[in-house]
Amino acid sequence: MRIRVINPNTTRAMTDLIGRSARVVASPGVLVDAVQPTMGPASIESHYEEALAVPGILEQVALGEAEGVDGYVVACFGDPGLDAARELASGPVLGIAEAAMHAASLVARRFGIVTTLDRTRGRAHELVARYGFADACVEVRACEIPVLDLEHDPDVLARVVAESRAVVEQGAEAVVLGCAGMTALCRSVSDEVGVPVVDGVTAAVLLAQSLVAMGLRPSARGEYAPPPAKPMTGLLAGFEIMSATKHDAPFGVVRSPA
Ligand code: 2AL
Repeated sequence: MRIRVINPNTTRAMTDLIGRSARVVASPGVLVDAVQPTMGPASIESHYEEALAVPGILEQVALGEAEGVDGYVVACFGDPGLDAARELASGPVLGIAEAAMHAASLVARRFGIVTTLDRTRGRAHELVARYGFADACVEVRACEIPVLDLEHDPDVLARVVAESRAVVEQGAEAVVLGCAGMTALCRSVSDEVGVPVVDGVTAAVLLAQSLVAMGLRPSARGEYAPPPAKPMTGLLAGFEIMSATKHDAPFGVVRSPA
């Protein structure tokens, strides 16, 4: 089984970090393919960056379809392009926010989220509502460390622990880490705070693996049906849909940009 973990930003060190976490939990026989877009922002912490990350994510899904990938993880906590990726993919596509919130809800009635910058809290709240966890999520807090500083800032563990304790004081019984770049902190934060801490990268990899094993894939009926063939112009001409046959022809849904 082959699971493609897409780091939606273009920072190689972060792709490598995400790949390491994914490989630790993947079952024997599951090949984890950690990739990043060929274009797009170095990190994603604004709506603008999130929007511009999506074409590169879709390109990696289209390439994955050509290579016979069985399932995908979109490893950014804004879950960028998730619905669009499901329209292209013949296997399951999991977002890390979606996977982490579902996992947290299985071990705690109420959870809190600790994200990077304050400005990303709105997107996290939107996703909480979308996934149906508005009653379960007590608070979204920010540690105010930018994504690309997470690996190097000496204060990162202390700051994430402090915000995690704050959500626990608000009634959270588990903590969801709100960035793929926090993946390596999961065990340490849990040890310090004393509640289950969920890292979306590992949650999404294991869920994707499980869905593939169950033979579950995006429904070809209705909303996740392949997008219709249609002209696409300008910079996005390379993304023109050539045929709407995702489940019949594993490749050809999207041409990758020249
Ligand atoms: C993220 C993430 O997971 N990757 C990225 O570039 N930005 N999330 C966040 N809350 O800042």
